[in-house]
Amino acid sequence: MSHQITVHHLNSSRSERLFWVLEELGLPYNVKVHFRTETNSSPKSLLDISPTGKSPCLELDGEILTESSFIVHKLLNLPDVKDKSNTVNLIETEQDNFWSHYAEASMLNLMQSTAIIKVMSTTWIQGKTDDENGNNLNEGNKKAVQDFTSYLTGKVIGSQLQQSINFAEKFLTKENSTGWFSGTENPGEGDFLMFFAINAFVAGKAKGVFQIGEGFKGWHKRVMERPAAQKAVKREQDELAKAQSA
Ligand SMILES: N[C@@H](CCC(=O)N[C@@H](CS)C(=O)NCC(=O)O)C(=O)O
Repeated sequence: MSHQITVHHLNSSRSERLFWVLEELGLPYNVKVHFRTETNSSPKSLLDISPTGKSPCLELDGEILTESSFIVHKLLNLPDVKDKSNTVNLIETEQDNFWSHYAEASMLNLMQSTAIIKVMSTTWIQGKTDDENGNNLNEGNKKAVQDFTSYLTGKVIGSQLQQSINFAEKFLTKENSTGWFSGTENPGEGDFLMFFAINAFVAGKAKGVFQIGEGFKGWHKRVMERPAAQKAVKREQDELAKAQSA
């Protein structure tokens, strides 16, 4: 059975995961790119489609789906992807379940808070928000906002994120590790969900910000050696470029 699939992708966002899982499953898909507003939020075009107002949002055979882990779970359980069971772990293991929760609840929550604080601090200092105080900050207050932002994102949230990274690293480097969060010989739901964060730490915007060990580096290398992951990264880049020039 062929499916009608459209990924609603917000630039620089966790919808990146869907490209990888769709390529692994060999499911053809369309992409609609939505560009973030000045305050890093979803634009109207995405708010009009996504009931949660967030990305990722996936249209699957006319149904609108949100929440990354729900979407990935649903895709892995489509009856016609069973022939991928030699290369992808389709049956969710306990580890998959744990790491797909962990990705959102113990990593992405901290990454997102950091991003929100940084963007809001900058836009507020520049007087670009509706808040009238933004325009009125004197140089001393601007510096205070900047210092508090660094304290929050570095010492407070940054150190919590480092702890979350260390915990996941430990799992990947333990003695009987298979090298995948699924705990099997193939990547599964937990791996697809962890992709956005680890890709950001190893190769993306957060590269060099945190201490990353051999666990994450090896995992990322294994992922990027997979033709499906390479296709996913290229497709995302091509779609962004196409949308930018449209
Ligand atoms: N737990 C949700 C989080 C969704 C989420 O917060 N997505 C961000 C992008 S990474 C977003 O849509 N941000 C725009 C906004 O909040 O306006 C999921 O995994 O789908």
